[in-house]
Amino acid sequence: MTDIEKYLFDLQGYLVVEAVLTPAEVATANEAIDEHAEKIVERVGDLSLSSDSTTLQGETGRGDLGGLLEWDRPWCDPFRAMLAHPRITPYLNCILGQGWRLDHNAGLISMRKGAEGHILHGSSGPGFDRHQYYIFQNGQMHNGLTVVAWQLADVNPGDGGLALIPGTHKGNYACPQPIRKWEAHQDIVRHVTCKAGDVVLFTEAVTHGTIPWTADHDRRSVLFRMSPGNLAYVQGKWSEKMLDGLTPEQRAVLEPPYHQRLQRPLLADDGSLAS
Ligand SMILES: O=C(O)CCC(=O)C(=O)O
Repeated sequence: MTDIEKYLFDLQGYLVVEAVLTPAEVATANEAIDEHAEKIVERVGDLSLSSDSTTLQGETGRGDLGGLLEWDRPWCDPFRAMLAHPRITPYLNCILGQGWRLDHNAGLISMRKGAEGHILHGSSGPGFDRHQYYIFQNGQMHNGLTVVAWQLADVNPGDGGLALIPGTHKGNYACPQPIRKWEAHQDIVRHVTCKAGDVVLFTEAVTHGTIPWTADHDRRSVLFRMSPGNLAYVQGKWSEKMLDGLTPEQRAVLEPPYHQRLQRPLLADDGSLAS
């Protein structure tokens, strides 16, 4: 992670890493999703994410699809390759520290034209959330739950999708409800634009959410939530199917939380197992 990237992540709580996947890799991942598209669940009714916001409403809900790492081969392969990816590993080694782990199974967010937004949320202020936090101490950052969002479709200005309030991972006051609802001070909320193949990294401590999707093409963003090696947000137990056929590097990312001192497998910055 370069000094500029560290500066931007510390300042804003997020970073866009460009062109991590090739167009062919994006196409393969999209093909795997197309194969499972009938399992996408649109969050309508009680599952709606827009609360009573007047500006985040939509004609339908966000589409969710989980369990990508457990799919039959070859469909799981593009997502398994994202686990210990050599372009992203050095970022996570810096943001979370070596020994970082997959906290939640990977999930797709898909939004079609008219899909509603998601009320802004995040752990910043006023209390300390010991699972989702941003601390800077002893010359380095320390992060709790962190999102690695792999983009499988372009997100252009005005399309909708991920939005956040840069800097709020260091905020002290709770985000006021009208701002959370994207009804007031929209000028401080940044819509994160990116291209298919990019990866957006953000801390769950930054106030973030989703703007309704207006583009003709579908949004496709695959979210991996990672924690430092000592920490768990969800009570995770991976299925046999999920563990089957992983490389040692991928398997290292699926370790449960425990101290690095206890022979925890670590990844070097190139994504290989550190000796
Ligand atoms: O639309 C996004 O990428 C944000 C999703 C999100 O914040 C969530 O699912 O909790």
